[in-house]
Amino acid sequence: MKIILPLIPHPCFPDSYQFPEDFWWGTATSSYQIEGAITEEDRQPSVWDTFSATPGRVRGGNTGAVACDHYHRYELDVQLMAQLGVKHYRFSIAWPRIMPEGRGTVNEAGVDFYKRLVDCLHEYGITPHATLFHWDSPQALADLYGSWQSRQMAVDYADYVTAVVRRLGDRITHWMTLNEIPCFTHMGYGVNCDPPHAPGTQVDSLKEVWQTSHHALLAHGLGTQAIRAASPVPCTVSLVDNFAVTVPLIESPDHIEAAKKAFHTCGQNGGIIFPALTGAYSPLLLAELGENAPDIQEGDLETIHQPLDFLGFNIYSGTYVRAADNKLGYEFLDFPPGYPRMHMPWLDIVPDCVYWGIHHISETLGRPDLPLLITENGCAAQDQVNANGEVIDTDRIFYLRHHLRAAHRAIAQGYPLKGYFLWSFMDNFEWSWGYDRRFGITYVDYPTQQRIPKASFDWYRECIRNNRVM
Ligand code: IFM
Repeated sequence: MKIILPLIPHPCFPDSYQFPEDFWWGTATSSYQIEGAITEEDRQPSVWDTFSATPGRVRGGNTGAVACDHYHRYELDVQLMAQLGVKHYRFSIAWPRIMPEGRGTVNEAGVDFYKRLVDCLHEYGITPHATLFHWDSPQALADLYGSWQSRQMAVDYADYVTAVVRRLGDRITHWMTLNEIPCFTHMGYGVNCDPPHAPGTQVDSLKEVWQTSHHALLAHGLGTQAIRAASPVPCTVSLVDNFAVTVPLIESPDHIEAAKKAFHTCGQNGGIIFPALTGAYSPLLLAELGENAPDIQEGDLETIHQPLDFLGFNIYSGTYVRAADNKLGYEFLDFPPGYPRMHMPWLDIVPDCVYWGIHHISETLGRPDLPLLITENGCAAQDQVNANGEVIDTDRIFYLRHHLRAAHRAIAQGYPLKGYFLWSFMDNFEWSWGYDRRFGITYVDYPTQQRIPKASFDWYRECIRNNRVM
């Protein structure tokens, strides 16, 4: 039974999409995408340093060597966040800064950078939310045992987490374990991606690919236990997942039922969000995988299925589904040519994905008890600086406005959505797309490192100030 919240409409705008008073407005980034300074203070290479330095892997031969130079400019960036009015900031900690060899000795100089950053955030009244892994794993562990191909990776990750939380747990009380497991496992080791979109040795079978994501799930479980054991104060722990959202083509009972069924086998859902939140791989996925299912040792599912304080939900697009007269009872629908899309081949505009994603966690996975945070939502646009030195990204505002309205719909129906982190605070290194794709609400002029707040920055500041979709 859901509780319907009394959302008070703004007196001047009865349909004003007013958010609850205690809603968390935030923004997000990640270490490799913004920090730069890849050799400073004993940081050793991450797999992304190696991958981006390999010819042909990243567009334009771009790397994260300098990125937004946030390592040196963090104070100015935090000041700009304060101008935006966000009270919450999600960033990630680079494992190879903390443990350059991936395991063993802790590099205190690397920890100090995050102490400085977090102290600065507190000074401006911004609450830090730290992701402990956003894809930049130590190259040393790739050389040693192939990173996520080995179960040992989960153990070493948990040791790294303990080291971080012991040192930063007095300053940070919101922790996120891993960002988007499918992207650093299936897209790195996947048998169907040649060349791979992410670091990882291409493996021979689908079973081995699923084994890498199983190891990542174990890392999440062991990491959650490590955070709770090491934190000197009460803290929250979340997993951040980009589960695939099935959206009913028509919001009628038969199509909604089809979308719920299709949720099991869409993307990697059945083998990632299902075990993390329910303690079992989806039986529909296991039937589909057959002998390609990963090996699961005794006790693994209990380790993976840790109690969480929030689920972090990264959401950009969705997949339309309709009921069908076939064996499955549903079918996935392709986007027709000309369907509206932002500046990425996969960024089809499906704002209802926000609502349906939240709906599936409560209704399809049976977890209405679990509070959610939208930990990423945003889009790439073809931003241009005009003659007045401005970036008027009305397309991004359009995208964001409609996604926030869908978030409001979920809250108005009583679903437990507690916060929203816009991706991204500033343009940054967009992985295999390099600097060719801009997701920021702040434009970064890379040659000068000048920051130019875009029109969407002003728009989001007004949403935060008024606590409603503007
Ligand atoms: O930039 C990425 C981020 O690192 C993870 N989620 C999706 C974003 C846009 O592609």
